[in-house]
Amino acid sequence: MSDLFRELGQHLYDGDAPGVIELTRKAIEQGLDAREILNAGLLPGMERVGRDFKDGELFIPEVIVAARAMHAGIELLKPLLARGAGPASRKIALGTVKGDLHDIGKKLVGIMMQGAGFEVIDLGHDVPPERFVEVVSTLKPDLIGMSALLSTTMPMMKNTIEAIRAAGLSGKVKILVGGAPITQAWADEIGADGFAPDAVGAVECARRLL
Ligand code: B1M
Repeated sequence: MSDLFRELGQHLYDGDAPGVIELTRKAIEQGLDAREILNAGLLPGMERVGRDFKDGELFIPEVIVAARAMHAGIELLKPLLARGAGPASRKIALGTVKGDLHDIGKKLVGIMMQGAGFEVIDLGHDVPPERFVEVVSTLKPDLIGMSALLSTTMPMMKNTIEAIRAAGLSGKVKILVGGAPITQAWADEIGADGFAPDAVGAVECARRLL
């Protein structure tokens, strides 16, 4: 079984989307748990991409094709990860902050939220503070979820919270933040209501906040 996951991680690392699709399908057909396929197959492959990119062994084009392969695998797992949701009673608007194009983690958070019965409004990536403000005032979500993967875009979370406050909307919505460089200390510093280190934690945190 671990051979299958290792192979899946290798296809992801190689940016081989057809290979990722084939092996993800195979793992699903074998009855393996979707979270295990994600955590033991796809994510370790992506972590390796991140390490080798940092060490200068991989370059942006390779990271882009690996990210595409990751998306292909996630698409297949999505119905399984989101299964069991009853009618949505709470709404979360999710976005990666302005200046930041990383959207894989945010997508996973959205899938897990759907699986937990939340209605998810996916605002995409590179979302400016004014768009978050507009969404809070027009679509009235219970929660805003912000993702940031770059140390340079972390401050945009603070800007967004300040914009929501300046618009007089801070009491109307809870704010949850996450992403690889984000910590509880950062969430406290910028006045977010909650922080989660991963997608499962994001669901737990959202439930706690509401
Ligand atoms: Co970029 N990148 N990248 N990248 N990239 C990182 C983040 C980096 C750590 C790589 C490295 O150096 N090792 C580094 C950031 C360093 C830093 O600032 N601390 C980096 C850099 C530097 C860059 C560029 C600046 C490179 C360049 O141009 N020179 C550039 C910036 C572009 C921009 O955004 N403006 C860039 C570009 C890219 C690609 C576009 C090529 C691609 C993104 C494609 C895409 O997302 N569609 C990419 C990728 C793929 C990565 C790595 C390799 C993988 C990220 C990923 O998807 N991980 C990444 C290295 C790494 O993280 N190890 C890296 C898998 C994903 C499931 O995890 O997103 O952490 P993650 O999400 C987790 C948790 O963080 C959490 O839950 C998720 C699931 O468990 N979480 C939340 C996330 N959001 C949450 C929200 C929540 C709660 C939890 O509540 C709302």
